[in-house]
Amino acid sequence: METKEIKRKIVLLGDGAVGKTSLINNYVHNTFDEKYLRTIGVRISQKMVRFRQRERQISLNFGIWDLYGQKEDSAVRLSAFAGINGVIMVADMTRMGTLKSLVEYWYPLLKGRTGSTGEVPIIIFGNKSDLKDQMELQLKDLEKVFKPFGFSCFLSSAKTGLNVQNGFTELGLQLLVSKGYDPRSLRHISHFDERIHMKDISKKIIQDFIFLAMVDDVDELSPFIKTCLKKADVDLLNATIPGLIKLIELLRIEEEKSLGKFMAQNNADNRISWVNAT
Ligand SMILES: Nc1nc2c(ncn2[C@@H]2O[C@H](COP(=O)(O)OP(=O)(O)OP(=O)(O)O)[C@@H](O)[C@H]2O)c(=O)[nH]1
Ligand SMILES: [Mg+2]
Repeated sequence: METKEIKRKIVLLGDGAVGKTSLINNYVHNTFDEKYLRTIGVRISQKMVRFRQRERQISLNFGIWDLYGQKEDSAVRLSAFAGINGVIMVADMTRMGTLKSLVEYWYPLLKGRTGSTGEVPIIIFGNKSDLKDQMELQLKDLEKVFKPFGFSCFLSSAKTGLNVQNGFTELGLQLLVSKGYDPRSLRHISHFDERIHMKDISKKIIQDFIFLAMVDDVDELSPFIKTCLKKADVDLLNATIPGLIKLIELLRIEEEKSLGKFMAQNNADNRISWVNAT
């Protein structure tokens, strides 16, 4: 089947501790942590969402930017806003003020920054909806504010997973529609087998590296990648764990030059977790 791959950058916005990182962790890694670890700077994750359009598959490669929710402005945030294609705004249903913040702070900030690139699709998560007896907000409160703008609202829970996939998928659909696709012709492939086999991991690591390098011409990277594969003694079809660990380290050293120590290490940790999951 013919496959078309489309890359889109999305960003999650909202006050501190509303659950942005937790929603991403649920969506990308299927995990939840009760501990609150404030996000420092920015963290980028990736997830592939698949749609079928008649005889072809459309793979939407989400680059998901997780920002910290502190309101003081920063250079990190400026770079994160460049070239975004879609946004998820998150409120915490147990804290009324977090909705007010979306309206008064995050949305105007976004509008100011994306003005030149036009409108981007936005969806709203009303998160922590599992904490029923602590809710200060209802779905209708979100809808009252955001329906007039045409934004879809979801009650979500990063803890139980409620609507997390639905919300991201809806944004994916809207991103495709904004690229001119007819929504009636698209079907989300929800039961795609995401389990990774050993031979796919080396490919996944390399795709991740290429994706985060954000280069227009992938050929530019291929001599470098070939050298790394050789140095790490990784055969794409038959990789060994020590080989993959070596490969991840070589890519980390390279990424450190452009992305900095913190993010390069974060990417390496991510890739090692894929190897460990086999
Ligand atoms: N019960 C419940 N707790 C949640 C949910 N989502 C997040 N939490 C908890 O809320 C706290 C904050 O979550 P984070 O995901 O770190 O919040 P954040 O928006 O990324 O915060 P910053 O990085 O500081 O901007 C953590 O203790 C999470 O365990 C949820 O849906 N339900
Ligand atoms: Mg966070």
